[in-house]
Amino acid sequence: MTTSFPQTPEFSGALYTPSRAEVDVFDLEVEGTLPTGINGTFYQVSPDPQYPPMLGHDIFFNGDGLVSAFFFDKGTVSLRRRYVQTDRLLAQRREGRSLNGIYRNIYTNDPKAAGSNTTANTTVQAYNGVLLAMKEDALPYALDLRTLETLGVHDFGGQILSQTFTAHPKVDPLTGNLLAFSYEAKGDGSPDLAYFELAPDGTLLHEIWFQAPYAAMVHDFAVTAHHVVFPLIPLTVDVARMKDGGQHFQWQPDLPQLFAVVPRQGSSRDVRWFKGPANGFQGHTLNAFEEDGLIHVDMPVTGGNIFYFFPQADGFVPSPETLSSQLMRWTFDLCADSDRVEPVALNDFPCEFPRCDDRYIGRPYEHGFVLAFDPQRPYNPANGPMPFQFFNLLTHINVRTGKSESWFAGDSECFQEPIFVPRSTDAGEGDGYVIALLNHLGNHTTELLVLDSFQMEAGPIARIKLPLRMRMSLHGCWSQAFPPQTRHLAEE
Ligand code: V55
Ligand code: FE
Repeated sequence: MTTSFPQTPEFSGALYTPSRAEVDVFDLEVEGTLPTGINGTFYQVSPDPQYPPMLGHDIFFNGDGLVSAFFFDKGTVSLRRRYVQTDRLLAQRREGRSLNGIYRNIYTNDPKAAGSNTTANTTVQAYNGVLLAMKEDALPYALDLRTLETLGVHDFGGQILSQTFTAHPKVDPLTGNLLAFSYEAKGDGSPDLAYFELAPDGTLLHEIWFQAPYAAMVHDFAVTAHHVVFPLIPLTVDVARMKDGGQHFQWQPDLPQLFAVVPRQGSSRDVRWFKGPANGFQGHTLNAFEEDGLIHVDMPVTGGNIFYFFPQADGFVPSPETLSSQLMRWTFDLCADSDRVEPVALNDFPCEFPRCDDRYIGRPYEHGFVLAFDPQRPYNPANGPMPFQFFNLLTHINVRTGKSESWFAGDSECFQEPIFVPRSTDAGEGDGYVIALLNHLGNHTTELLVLDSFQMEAGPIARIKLPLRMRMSLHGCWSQAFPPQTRHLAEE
C-alpha cells in the first residue's frame, strides 16, 4: 500500500501504532519460571486496522479484529495471530484500501464496502468447539480454536434472530451455559434488547426480548444465579444524526445511568428499571451476585464521558485528568418500591478492565483483578503525552476487605487487560496466576507477564518475551478447550 497511517494518538506511539502482524512463533523465550501447571490457551483480540482510515482519521474501536492465541503447554508458550476474516476485511483487501467511514455509521462507507460493518474486534470466547470473535454491532464470527482460521458468521444454528450480539458474554460456571444479550437488536437505533441463555452444546434454552426507553449503548452486563442486569450507558443512538454523517453515539449528560434487572427465567413482563445518578459512565462488570434478596453488581464507574470520541451535543468532552473510574457496588432491591440506585465505592483508586475468577461468575465472591492507575507513580515524559487507557498498575483487590495489592511495572510501562488462571482445578477462589500483556513505551516492545495472584507486589514470576510489539487490545479468555497446546504448532 502507498498510503500511511495518520500520526494521530489513535495510530501512533507504542500502544496504538498498528501491528497488522499475523504470525506463528513457536516456543517463546521465557525469563523466570513458568509454572508447568498452566496448561491452556489465552485468547485475546485487538482492534488493529488493516488499512489507514478512509477518512484520514478514526477511533481505536473501529480497527479490524486481530486475534492472538498464547498456547501454554507444560512450561512453554507459543503464539499465533490471525485476523478475523470478516466480510469487511476481505472487501478492503480486494480493493487495497479502507472502505469504511466512521465507527458504526454505514452511511459514511464507500459503496464498495461490505454489507456487514463488523470488525469482530472486542472479545473472543471459546464456546461449543469454536472461538467466537465478537463486536457488539453484529453476530459473532467463529474461528477454529487451534488454527484461528475464520469459519464464518456464527448465528448459533439459526437460533439467534437478533442483528447484534454482545462482546461481553459470560459462561455460567455452574451449568456451562453461555449467557449473552443484544442491544439495538433490531438494527441501528432500535431500543430492543434481548437476553439469551444457551446450553454448552449450542441449544438456545431461553430468550427474553424487551425494549429500553431509548436506544443507548449497553456494552457489558452482569449475571447472578437468578438475574441479569443490563446497564444502559448514557450514550444514545440517533439514526438521523448518523445519516447526516454524525456519530453513532452521543453523550447525554442529563440522562441517568439506567439499569434493567431481569429474572433469567422470566419474560419481558418481569423487567424492572432502576435509575442511577446522571453524568456517569458504567464501565465493565467485575462480577455480580445475589445475597439475602439483594442483587449486587460491581463495576468501575466514571463521573463523566470517558469516550472522548463520542461527544455530547454541544461538542463538549471532559479532559482526561478530570475523569477517574472508581470501583463501585450497585445494589438492587427488588422488594423496594424505589427505582433509585446509588453506587457505593469499593476502592479509592482509578481502575478498569476488571476480571474475576471465572469459576465464581454470578456467585458471592471476593477476589478481583484490575488494571489501575496511580498518578503518584512516575511517568517518563520522554514517552510523550500519556496515551488513552494508560494503566501503570496490575492490582489484586479483595472486594470484601477492601484491601488491594499492586505491582508497578515502571515509568514507561502500560498493562493490557489481565486474565486469571486458577493454580489447579481445586484451588480456592482467586488462588492462581494473573496473566497480562505489558507494553514498554520506551522501546516499543511487549511482554506477557505471569504473576502469582496472592503475591502481586513480588512482580512477575515469568516474563514471556515477544518478538513483536502488540497493539493495545481489549478482551479475551482463558480456555482449556483442547489439549495439547504448543506441540501442534510444530506438527503443522
Ligand atoms: C467498546 C469497545 C468497542 C465498541 C464499543 O470498550 C464499546 C468499549 C472495540 O469496540 O465497539
Ligand atoms: Fe469491553
